[in-house]
Amino acid sequence: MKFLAVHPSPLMYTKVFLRLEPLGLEQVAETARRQGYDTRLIDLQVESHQDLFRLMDDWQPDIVGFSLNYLANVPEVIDLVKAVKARLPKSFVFIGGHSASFTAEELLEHGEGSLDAILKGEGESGLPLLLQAIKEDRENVHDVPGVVTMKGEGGQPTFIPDLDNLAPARDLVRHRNKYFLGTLDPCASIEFSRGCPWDCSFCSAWTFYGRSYRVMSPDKVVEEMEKIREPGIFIVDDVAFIQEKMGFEIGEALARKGIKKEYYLETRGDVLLRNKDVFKFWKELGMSYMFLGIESIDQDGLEKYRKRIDLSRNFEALEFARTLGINVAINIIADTDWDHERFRVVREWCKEVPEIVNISVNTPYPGTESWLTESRNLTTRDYRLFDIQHAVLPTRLPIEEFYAELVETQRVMFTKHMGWAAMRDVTKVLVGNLMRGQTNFAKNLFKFDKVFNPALQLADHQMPVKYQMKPPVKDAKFSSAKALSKSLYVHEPLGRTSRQLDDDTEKFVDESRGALSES
Ligand code: B12
Ligand SMILES: C[S@@+](CC[C@H](N)C(=O)[O-])C[C@H]1O[C@@H](n2cnc3c(N)ncnc32)[C@H](O)[C@@H]1O
Ligand code: SF4
Repeated sequence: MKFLAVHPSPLMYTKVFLRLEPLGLEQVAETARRQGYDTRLIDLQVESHQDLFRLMDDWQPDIVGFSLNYLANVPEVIDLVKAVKARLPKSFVFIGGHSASFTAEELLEHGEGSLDAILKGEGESGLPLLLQAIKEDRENVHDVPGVVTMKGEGGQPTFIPDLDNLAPARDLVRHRNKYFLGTLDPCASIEFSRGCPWDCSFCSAWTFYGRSYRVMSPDKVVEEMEKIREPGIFIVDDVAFIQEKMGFEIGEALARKGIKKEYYLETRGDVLLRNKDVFKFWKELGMSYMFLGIESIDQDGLEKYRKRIDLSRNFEALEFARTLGINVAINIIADTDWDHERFRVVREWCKEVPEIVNISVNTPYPGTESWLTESRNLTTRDYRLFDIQHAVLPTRLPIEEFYAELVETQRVMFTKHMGWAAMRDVTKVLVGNLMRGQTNFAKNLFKFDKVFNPALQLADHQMPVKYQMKPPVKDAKFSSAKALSKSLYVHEPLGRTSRQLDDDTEKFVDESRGALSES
């Protein structure tokens, strides 16, 4: 039997700053291959819809699985599902991934009979059972845990027992040299851990995995890293090195093998401050970029997003990050309530700090707590605008002024880093990349104005809407925090035992959450 795995097209941000391999889909593809399926993968970030249709016609897969991590990709994926089913009516067409797991029923409705199933949760655990059910009893695939069809659903998805048994099918991706992250060109991705034990109200990373946290062994990381040819590595973990010991063990294992790469990772300010030595060690190993979700430059904002960190600690983390001598990127969330003055203050602050500053727009989406608690009404239910670059809540400023301010702030940041002074620093890297035939970073440097443009952002709101999102259900029972968070989880929260953290680290997380954990 033939299994085709499909990743949708890139979104705005990916068109300029980075484009990365579809790691989750590669893991799913490898799971199918291990089950004996003839497996292929197509990534529409770097290939076209025509390429997909050609592959459908020439190769005629029996099963087609789409990856749907990003809500903004919903309309594209639904249209592709319909096109695939029309071409190959006997094929089994299904969707998995982060956003699909939070919106399963409405996706099936949009699919209008073309979509056979949604597989919720992590794909490696549910897929083998789903594949077996497709083969043996296609009418009753909805009995499989994590599967939802028009006929019913098989209950909560299960966890994969051991991350060390996983492997991404990196070889199935046909254009590996197209993946890059800034100057890390080309760049591969790797996972050291899965899940997040915090619970920020705007984020769905924790609700997807039931607040669990699992890690890979250092040996497994070394094994994976030895297979990667790219010099640049993006570590996809939500919060890198929550536990210092793990960071040291992995780092030491890589050092023993003489593996030298350039790394990008993301972490929290309080984790950085708690585990300074491990980040210093990783700087020696080759960490050259770090992302910190600062979120707000005032205390009110941090509380609103329930980031569970003080403003002063965040600033202290920035001070420390600066001493590491690496590139630090941070993100600030712009609320739609911001006025001209607020944008001006943030712009001034951004100009003063040496960090690369990204600005996102506060966006409640399915799977986040803010989806259920945000009191303002959504101004749109067009999935495509839920990409944290558009305003989906009422803006205090007229919306065209809001976008003008937003893009101006982003431009100030971009110019600061890509201005001529900064260009001098990157020129060496650029020349090196070009000599190796890697042009992704160079080509994308000049795309900013084409992609980030207030008139285009505004015009996006006028696009005809084919698929409407289901509105949030605001039930009185969600006034209890416990009921609220329970209603959000994709994977069942299994409490303390589901987190591979030592007691001190679990305590550190709990203290930062201001309460003893109930889940
Ligand atoms: C790495 C990452 C990225 C990478 C993506 C690289 C890539 N090409 O995939 C980069 C940095 C580019 C990125 C960008 C963005 N990201 Co991002 N990202 C993540 C992050 C931290 C980890 C994802 C990951 O790789 N995990 C590891 C792999 C192994 O897991 P996975 O991909 O989830 O796949 C598993 C399951 O989802 C499932 N699965 C996935 N596909 C399929 C397919 C089938 C058939 C099946 C059965 C199962 C299945 O099985 C997989 C294996 O277990 C998540 C947070 C999270 N923890 O999920 C946010 C997250 C997915 N990102 C988010 C956002 C908002 C964005 C941006 C829109 C932000 C922006 N500034 O514009 C952009 C848009 C990117 C785009 N499409 O163009 C949100 C998604 C919000 C939403 N609901 O739409 C998340 C959830 C973070 C958050 N704040 O909550 N991101
Ligand atoms: C993957 S997230 C988290 C990074 C890291 N785990 C942390 O805690 O610092 C990357 C960033 O995207 C932004 N973001 C995520 N969800 C968002 C949302 N719903 N609305 C606006 N911005 C969001 C936040 O600034 C967040 O820090
Ligand atoms: S710490 Fe980061 S990954 Fe975890 S819930 Fe908060 S924003 Fe999401």
